Amino acid sequence: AGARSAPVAVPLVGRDDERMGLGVEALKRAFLDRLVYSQARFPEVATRRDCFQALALAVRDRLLQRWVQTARTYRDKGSRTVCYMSAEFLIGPQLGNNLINLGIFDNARQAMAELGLDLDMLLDQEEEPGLGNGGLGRLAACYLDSLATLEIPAIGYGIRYEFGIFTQAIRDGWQAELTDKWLRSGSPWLIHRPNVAFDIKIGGHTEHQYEASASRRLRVQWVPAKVVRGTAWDMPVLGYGVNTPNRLRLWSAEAPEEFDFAAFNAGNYYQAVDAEVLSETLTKVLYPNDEMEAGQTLRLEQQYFFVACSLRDMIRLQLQREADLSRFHEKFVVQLNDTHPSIAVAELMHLLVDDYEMLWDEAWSITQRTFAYTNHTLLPEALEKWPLRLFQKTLPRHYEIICEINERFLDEVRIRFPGDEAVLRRMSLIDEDGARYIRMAHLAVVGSFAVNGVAALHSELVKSDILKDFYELWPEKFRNKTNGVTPRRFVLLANPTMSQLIDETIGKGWVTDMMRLRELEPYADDPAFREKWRGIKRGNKEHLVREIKRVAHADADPASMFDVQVKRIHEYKRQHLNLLHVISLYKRLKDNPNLVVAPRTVIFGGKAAPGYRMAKLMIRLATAVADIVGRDPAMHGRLQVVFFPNYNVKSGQSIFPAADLSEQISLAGKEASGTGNMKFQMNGALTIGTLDGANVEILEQVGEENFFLFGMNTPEVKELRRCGYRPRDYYEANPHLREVIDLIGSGFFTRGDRDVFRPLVDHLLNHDEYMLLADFQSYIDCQEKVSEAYIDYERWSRMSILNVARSGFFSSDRAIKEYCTDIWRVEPVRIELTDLSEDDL
Ligand code: GL2
Repeated sequence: AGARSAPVAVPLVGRDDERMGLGVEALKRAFLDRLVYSQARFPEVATRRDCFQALALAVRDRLLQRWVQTARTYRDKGSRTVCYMSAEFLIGPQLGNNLINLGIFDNARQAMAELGLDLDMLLDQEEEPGLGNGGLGRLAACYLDSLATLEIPAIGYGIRYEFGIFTQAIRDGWQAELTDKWLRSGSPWLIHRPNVAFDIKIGGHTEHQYEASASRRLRVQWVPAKVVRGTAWDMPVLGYGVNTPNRLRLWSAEAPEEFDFAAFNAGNYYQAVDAEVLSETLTKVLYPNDEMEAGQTLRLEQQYFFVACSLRDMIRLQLQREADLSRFHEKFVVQLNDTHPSIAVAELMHLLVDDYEMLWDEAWSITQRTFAYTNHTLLPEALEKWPLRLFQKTLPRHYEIICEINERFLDEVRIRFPGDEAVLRRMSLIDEDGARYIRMAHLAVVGSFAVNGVAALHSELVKSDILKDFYELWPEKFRNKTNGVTPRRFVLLANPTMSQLIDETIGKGWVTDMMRLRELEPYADDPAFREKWRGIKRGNKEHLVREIKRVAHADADPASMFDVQVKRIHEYKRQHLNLLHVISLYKRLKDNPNLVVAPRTVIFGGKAAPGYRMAKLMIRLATAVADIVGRDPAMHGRLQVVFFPNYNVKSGQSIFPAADLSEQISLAGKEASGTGNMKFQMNGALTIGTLDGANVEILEQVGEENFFLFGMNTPEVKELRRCGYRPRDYYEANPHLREVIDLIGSGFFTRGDRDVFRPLVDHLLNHDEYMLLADFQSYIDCQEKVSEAYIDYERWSRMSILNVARSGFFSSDRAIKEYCTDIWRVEPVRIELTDLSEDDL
C-alpha cells in the first residue's frame, strides 16, 4: 500500500462500467456527490436546475479525467496540432452529446430514473451557448466533434461572448430580439484559466527606432492606446467512443492587472475605472450579422483580440517544447474559418519580427506555411473589408505590416503579369477604388498555403469568380473540401428511434463509418422495413407537434407532409419563394376545393439580422400567411403554415428528424454549401432544391429519381443577368404568378393594409436580385411532383430510406479526414485511458 503503481490502460471494449465510474451505481453516486459538494443542495430541495448542474458536473469530471491524460500524451509526443480559429462556435447544448460520446446515455437515463428524475427533463434545462450565427459557426462545432472522434490533436480557438446570438421572439408577427444570457447561471462546461492570460494592445501609434550609423530600420515599437487582458476559458470536446477530449479555448476580455493608479491618484477615479468598462465590452456580444459586413471598430477589435491571444498561446506552447520558433509551422497548422481571424497573418508577422526579432523573410516563410484559409461565401457584400482609416487607428502596426506584405506581393504579381495595371489594382490587399479598404480575403490568400471552398460548385466558383486572379497566380493553393455534419448529434442524439432501427438492421458501426449506411439500400424494397420507417417518422413528427404547440401555440397535423425551411432568413435563400408557393397552393385550393394534393404543414424557422429590414419583412410575410391560412376553415387538414420561433441547435434536433421535405431553394451560385440540407437528408427528408452549394453533391449521391430538382443552374443565372433580367416580364407573362403577387400587394394578409409588404412586392417586380420570379413556375411545377410522390407513401418511404442510405458522404468525419491528409498533414494520436484510481496522479 502507498506504492505508486503503473497506470493501467483500460480498453474501451468490454470495459468495466462501474469501476470506470460509468455504471448506473457510479453515476448515481457521482450525481449525489455533485449535488451536495458543488451545488450545496440536498435532494429534497434541489431544483431542476440544480439537478441539471449536478449531472453536468458529474459528466464533466469524466471528461476531465480523460482530458488530463490527453494533454499529457500530446505533450510527451510533441504532436502536430491543428488550431481551428473561428469567431464562432455554435456548439449547442452539451450534456446529451457528452453522454452519447461517453457511451453512457442509457446508463444516465437509468441512474436518473432510479433517483426519481427524468433525463429528458434535465437535458431540457440546458441553455444553448449561442456563440455563432448559423452554418459557419455550427460547422466549426461539427469539425471539433470529428477531430476528437478521429483522435486528431486539435485546439479550437474562439471568443467567449457573454451574450450570444439574440433569442428571437415573435411579437404581433414581427421578429423581436431578446438578449441571450446563456451565462446567467454559469456554464458547467467552461473552466476558467486565469493563469493563461495575455495583455493585448489596441490603437495608439508606432515608433521606429533607427540605428545612429545607418538609415536601416532597427526596431518598431507599438505604443498602444489601451491594453486589454485576455484570459482563457476551456471547454472539453470529447470524441465519440474514444478517450480524446480536445480543447475549445475561448478568450474573454478583462481589464489588465495594472490599474491606472496615476489617474486614480490624481482623483480621476472614473477615468481609471473606465478602462475596465471599455475592455470588458470587447467580448460582450456576438455580432448577429450572417454573411454581412458590420464595419464596426469593436468587431475588428474582437477579431484581433482573440487571434492575438491564440497565437501567443501557441507560441507559449511551442517555446515550452523547443528553444526557438523556427519549427513553429511544423508543430502547428492554423485553419482560418473564413476571414474573421485572417488578421492572424499580420499578427504572426508582428510577433515573429517585432517581439522575437526574426528576419522578415524567415518570418514570412513560417507564416505562409502555418495558415490555411476556408472561404465560406459567394456574396460579394459578405467579403470582409475594413475602412483603411479605421483599421490604421485600431491596429497601426498591422497596417504597416500589411503594406509591407502588399508591396512584396505586388512585386510578384508584376513579374507574373508584366504591365497589367488592372490586375495589380484587383489583387492588391488594399482597395483603392474610391474609399480605401483593407481586403481581408486577399490577406488570407496571400498568407496561406491552402485555400478551400466548402462544396464542389463553390470551390469552382472561388477559382473562376471571386478569387480568379489568385487562382491564376497560384493554382496549386486551391482545393475543395465539401462540408459535413456530425452524425453523433444530428442522428444518434436527435433521432434515437431511427438510429436504433439502423443498429438492428446493419449493426452499430455506421456512426463512425457512415458509408456503411449503404447497407440499408436493400431494405428500401422491404415493405415491413418501410412500415417501421414510417412509424419512426410519425413518432418524430408527433414530438415536433408537441414542440410547435409549446412554442408557436399552433396545432399541427402529423399526418400532413412536414415541408420545412429552417436557416437564417436571407433574400438569397429565398424563403419568400417558398411563400409564393404557399400562396399559390392556397389560391388553387380556394378555387378548387376538390384539388387532389398532399396535405401540407409548411414550417419556417430562422433569425433575421436585426438591421436587415427585408429579412424582417420576410418573417412578417410568413407569419401573416400563417395567420390567414390558419383562420380559413377551408384549409383545415389541407394546408397550414407555422413560423417556429428562435430556431437554434436545440430546436433543430427536434425539427430535422420530423421533416418530410427539405427546402434548399437558394438562387444557384449563391449558397456556398449549406449544411442543414445534409442534416435533413441524414434524417430521411427528401430535398426540393436548386443546383446550388452542396445540393449538387446530394443530388449526385441520391440520384435524380430521389431528389426534386428545379430552377436555373449557375450558367443560366449568369446568362439571364448578362442579357438584362426584367422580373416584371415574368409577372406579366404568367397570370398565376400575377395573382399570387397581387394578393400580397392587396393587403389580403394584413387586414387591408397595402403598405406593409409594398417594399417587398416593389423589390420583386423591379429588382428581384435573386430571381424568384424567373424560378417561380419551375418551383411550382416541382412542388406538384412532390405532392404526387408524397401521396404514394410506399414510394416516398423508399426514397426516404435511400436518402439516408446515401448520406454517408456528408459526415463531418469524411470532411475532416480530407482536411487531415490534404491540408493539415496530421496523424491521429491514440489516448490510452489510465485508471486514475491507481493513484497515479
Ligand atoms: C456560410 C455559407 O453561407 C453556408 O452556405 C455554408 O454552409 C457555411 C459553412 O461553410 O458558411 N457562410 C457564412 O458566412 N455563413 C454560412 O453559414 N454564415
